[in-house]
Amino acid sequence: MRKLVYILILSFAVLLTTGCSLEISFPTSSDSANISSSVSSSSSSSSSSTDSSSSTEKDGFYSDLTYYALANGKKGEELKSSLHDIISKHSVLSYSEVWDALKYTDEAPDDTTSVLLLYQGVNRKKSANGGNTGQWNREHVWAKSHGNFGTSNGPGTDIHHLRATDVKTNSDRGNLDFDNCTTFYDSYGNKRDTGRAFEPRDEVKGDIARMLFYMAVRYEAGDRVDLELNDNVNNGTAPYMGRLSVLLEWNLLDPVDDYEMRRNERIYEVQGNRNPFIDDMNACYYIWSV
Ligand SMILES: [Ca+2]
Ligand SMILES: [Ca+2]
Repeated sequence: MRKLVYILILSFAVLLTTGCSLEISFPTSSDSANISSSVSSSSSSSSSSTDSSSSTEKDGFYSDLTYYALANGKKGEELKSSLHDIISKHSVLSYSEVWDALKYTDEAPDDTTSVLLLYQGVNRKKSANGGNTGQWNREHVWAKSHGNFGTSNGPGTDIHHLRATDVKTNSDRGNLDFDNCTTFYDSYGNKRDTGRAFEPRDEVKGDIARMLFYMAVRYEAGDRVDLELNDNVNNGTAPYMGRLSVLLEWNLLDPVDDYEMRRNERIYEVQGNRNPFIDDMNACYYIWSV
């Protein structure tokens, strides 16, 4: 109950600072601006010069109103639907292409020959990819059994939620939903309540929440599978992931940092679409509540 009140207060504070309609403040770079013009040419005509001047720069990042023009000012299901239309325009990788993609998107900040492991936060050589103990492989943060989408082209190869992960940790997390847990899993701060839920280290709690927000919006009815968030754990093979109330809390506890933004930019280069919940940390509260 205390946690719920905490989230409500934080959410209210976010809404107060941002106003009552979505004011998207999306970072961009010269690279992404170029891609934006080619990926979303249909939306450029609806972007007004007035809107552009209202959020040219925020928090040190330049906004790209062209990419998100169709979503500006929307809330709830309307916003979710608009964002779905925007982020669904992208190229689809094969599962084998994901290896090379992750070597770029998950590259360690201090070593171009290594990837940064999601749950440990330590480097591992890019060349040490595979299925053996001590190697890294492709973790589906949205467990691929939740909706049974597997590793065929589509949600199973969408690098927005695929991460370089230690083989054993990937296996031990399995298909567990995410929630606060009581039992430490390792010395890196990850926790796991066996058979119930997994809690990542604090440094990636927000990253994981924002990847799951992306998946719920990217995959809707009419796509291969309609993925949705709920407030449960033990979702099994249903196309759901939880626990939503905890994810909304993690979003605030672990704000977007430079590495997560760089990853979003690199995915934009490789796959051609963005994670709106990294570009605007407040966007999730206009779609979901606890
Ligand atoms: Ca983080
Ligand atoms: Ca969905």
